[in-house]
Amino acid sequence: MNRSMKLATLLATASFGVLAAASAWSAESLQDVMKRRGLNEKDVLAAAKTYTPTGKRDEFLVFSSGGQSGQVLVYGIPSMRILKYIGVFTPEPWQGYGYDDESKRILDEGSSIDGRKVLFGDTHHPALSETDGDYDGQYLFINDKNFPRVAVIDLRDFETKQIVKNPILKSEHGGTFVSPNTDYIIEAAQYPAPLEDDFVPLEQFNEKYRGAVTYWRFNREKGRIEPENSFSIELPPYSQDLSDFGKGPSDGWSFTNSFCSERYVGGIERGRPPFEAGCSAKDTDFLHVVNWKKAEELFKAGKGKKINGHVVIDLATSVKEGVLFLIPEPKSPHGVDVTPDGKLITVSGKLDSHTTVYSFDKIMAQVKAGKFSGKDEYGVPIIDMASVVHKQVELGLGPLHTQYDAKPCVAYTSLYVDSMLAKWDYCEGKVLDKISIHYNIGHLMAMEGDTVHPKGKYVVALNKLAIDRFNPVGPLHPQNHQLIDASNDKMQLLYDMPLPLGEPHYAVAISADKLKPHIRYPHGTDSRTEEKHPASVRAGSERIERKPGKVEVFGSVIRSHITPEIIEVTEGDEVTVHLTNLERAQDETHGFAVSKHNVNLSLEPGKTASATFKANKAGVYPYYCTEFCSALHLEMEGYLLVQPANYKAAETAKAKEGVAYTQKDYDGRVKANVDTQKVIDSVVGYITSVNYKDFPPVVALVEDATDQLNFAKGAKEKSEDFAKKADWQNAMLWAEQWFQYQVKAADIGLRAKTYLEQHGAKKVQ
Ligand code: CUK
Ligand code: CUA
Repeated sequence: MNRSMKLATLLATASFGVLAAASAWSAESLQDVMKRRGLNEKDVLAAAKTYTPTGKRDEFLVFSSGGQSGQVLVYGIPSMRILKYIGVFTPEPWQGYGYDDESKRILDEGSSIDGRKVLFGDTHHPALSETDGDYDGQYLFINDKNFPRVAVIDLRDFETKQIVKNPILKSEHGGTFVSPNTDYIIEAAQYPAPLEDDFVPLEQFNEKYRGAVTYWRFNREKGRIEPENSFSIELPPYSQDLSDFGKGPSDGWSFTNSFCSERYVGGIERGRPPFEAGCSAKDTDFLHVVNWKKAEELFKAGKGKKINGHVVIDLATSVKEGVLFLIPEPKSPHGVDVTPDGKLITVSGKLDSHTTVYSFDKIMAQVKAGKFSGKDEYGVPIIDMASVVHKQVELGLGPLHTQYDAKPCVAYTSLYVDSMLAKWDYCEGKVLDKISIHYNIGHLMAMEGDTVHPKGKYVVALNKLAIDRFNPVGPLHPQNHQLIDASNDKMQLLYDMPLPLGEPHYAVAISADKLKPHIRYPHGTDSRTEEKHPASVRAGSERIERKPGKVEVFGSVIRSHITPEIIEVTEGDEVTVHLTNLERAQDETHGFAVSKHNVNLSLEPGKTASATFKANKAGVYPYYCTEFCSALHLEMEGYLLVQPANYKAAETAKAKEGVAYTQKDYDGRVKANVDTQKVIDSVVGYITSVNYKDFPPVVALVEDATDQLNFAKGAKEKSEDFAKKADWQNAMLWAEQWFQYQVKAADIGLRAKTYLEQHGAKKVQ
């Protein structure tokens, strides 16, 4: 069978495959399958609620913390299918994150501290950007508890664009949460420490150790945090915890919990009881209530002082200017969550069976009247708890976090100790339903459940333990995210999803239709700056530039070759390879790896990325594309030749080729190409005979196929020129390249044809 015949056979089987699959489907009934797999009706109902047929998409996308991995996970609801890991605080090889020069600039800077590299990230709370309190699908933020820092991810390409290190905190937890228009991103301290970097003995804990909340200014047009326009407020040395911004009537205020307001400093080895005893002795801790709009005014008026180059408003100023108030909250509190209407604030105490709902109106009444029950040791006014409580509701043991439902007054709260999730009415203060989860739920996530317009429908329990839920894989168990149907009065457990990454504390879910990511980058984009890459090239302008000790390659990749294919350098040279992916086709990513040099790029269509390395050892190093991008992917290869310093080319004569071609070879190749063209023409004929322009994915495929056919034309002309000169070697090789472009065009054409057939394309006249 010659090659064009193979293509014709492919064309025929492409439509036949659909029929074959349909007949296999009817062999077993639903009852048969239920019996075979031991499923009951409830299981099948749960399956029907989550199963997402092949080719169908999810209604919501989840951004989950990847815990110690320092990454963010993206998965769909209701299918629970994982779609992506986003490299944030740690290198991610597949995406080239932390390998290409462009992302290294972000990650190296963002993970360097005092001359050390921090190679993990204890990520906790992702936050989506908001407009008027609703998710807008533009940006994602996430914090690192261990090395206090915050990252910005652009949801046009799901890539990390910026990491800002907190200049005054030594650990943090209450971040990231955004103000209703994403003007600020909050990051609150966890374990108190001196705000300066000096050593201070623990004996001076009360005097010199401090907490703080940082308000990072976000510039939405630039898509970046502006450290110079950001500030912090100093807080007493209580262990600050989760935070939330007010909204609606409470806009302009923020709320931060604390535990260990006992200011206990532990010391088992000194014969003292451990932290856990000393930090939970009191019945209440403090909710910090912050007038951040006022704090912003003070910052702008220059009322702060600089610590490590960052402006901090000290406690005395906050007290004097009415920025900071405290309210007692029971007991070892954890989550603080403002209701969608911004009127109420829910706080759960881990060691209290109640969840407390505070009224923002009542808090403001006390503040305006100047009615305080006292002051703490740092002079911060304390508001009497009873005077501002709206309701206290007994939900169960170990309440932690609260999210809101689409129905007014309905909330969901996680119960860590009980391993349950409670659905309750925070207006009336009564429990509506409870469901067991497996096991020890930490955070929970309702769809857009921390916005002003929650979407209801589903809740996900982010469990701390999985114990026996999955096949055992050793003592370190997977994490367990459990999907719960929340669309009816009674909640129903639908699905257990194991996550093989660090502890994902929190996740946020957004309606999928709010996300509009790029299909491809504009030609030659540096994805990290989101600007035209100065080293990008167009087809034909690839080149190698040499300076003493330096070699710079301006290359390209496109199915199925890397330009250049030979890079010659001298031992000791510093080599930079910039590669631009010239593809316009969806999903045609190429990779680039060089033997033994830790060079690894991911080049999505339109992207330009660079790798700089030292060619420190003479030798022969193949390089190649790491993504199976086409039938001739394995041939997408080249050689880095590192010559010894004193090397002189001994053999200047033309290298002998493996095979010598004749006119007969050339004529045979051309005849096959002409036949192939007929097959392509028939596919093109089909596509243009139907309403393909009504199908945007097909329009993109047609554009791509047109590119390939134009390349084929170029190669054809070259082969004919050489044939005229009777240079059969070059004529034959260019005719072969002409055929390679035809194969790519045919492959794309087939994809388009199959799509049209499956999507009911109609004949046009
Ligand atoms: S946290 Cu609450 S259960 Cu938000 Cu870090 Cu883990
Ligand atoms: Cu490009 Cu494989």
